[in-house]
Amino acid sequence: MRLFFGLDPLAEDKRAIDAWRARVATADGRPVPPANFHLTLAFLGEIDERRLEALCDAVDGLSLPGAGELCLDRVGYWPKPGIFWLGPGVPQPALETLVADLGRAGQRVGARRERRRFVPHITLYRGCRVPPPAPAEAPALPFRYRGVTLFESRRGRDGVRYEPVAAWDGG
Ligand code: 3AM
Repeated sequence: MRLFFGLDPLAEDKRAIDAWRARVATADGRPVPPANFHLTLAFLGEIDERRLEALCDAVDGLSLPGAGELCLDRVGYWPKPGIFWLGPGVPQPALETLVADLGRAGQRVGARRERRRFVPHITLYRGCRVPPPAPAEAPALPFRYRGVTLFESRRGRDGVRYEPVAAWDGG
């Protein structure tokens, strides 16, 4: 199974991000379907089902956030993967700690270590070949989440889908 930890926003916030994107955030790439909007905390890659229980046990031992809210008020563009994204402008030290903890839990079951710096973001478009223009309306969108979700990334006929396989609400 191809797994990653992420934050899953409220459906209402996914709709608001989608509406803002439709109004003002154009790009030449493929728009991510609103159902797929998420914030990746730690990408684990292929983890077999045998190791899933050990992974969940490792996460059970962590101190995890309950409900939280971010303000998405900046956009960014990464030319190499062609990703146009939305994220919080304010640094997120608590999320950085969480990312490090989840990364270590992943490494205990064989996931490789992430060497890139964590940049909290929600991908809006993939495969952009030219830098997207600055949106005409600056974003200030809420991203409300409850705890941490372990997602399976599944490739189907209609593209990729993210299925929650476990969730921790910090309670
Ligand atoms: O949340 P985003 O869209 O930035 O790009 C993939 C997506 O991130 C990323 O994991 C998220 C869920 O698929 N991803 C996919 N393959 C990856 C890899 N080999 C990866 N991140 C790091 N290394």
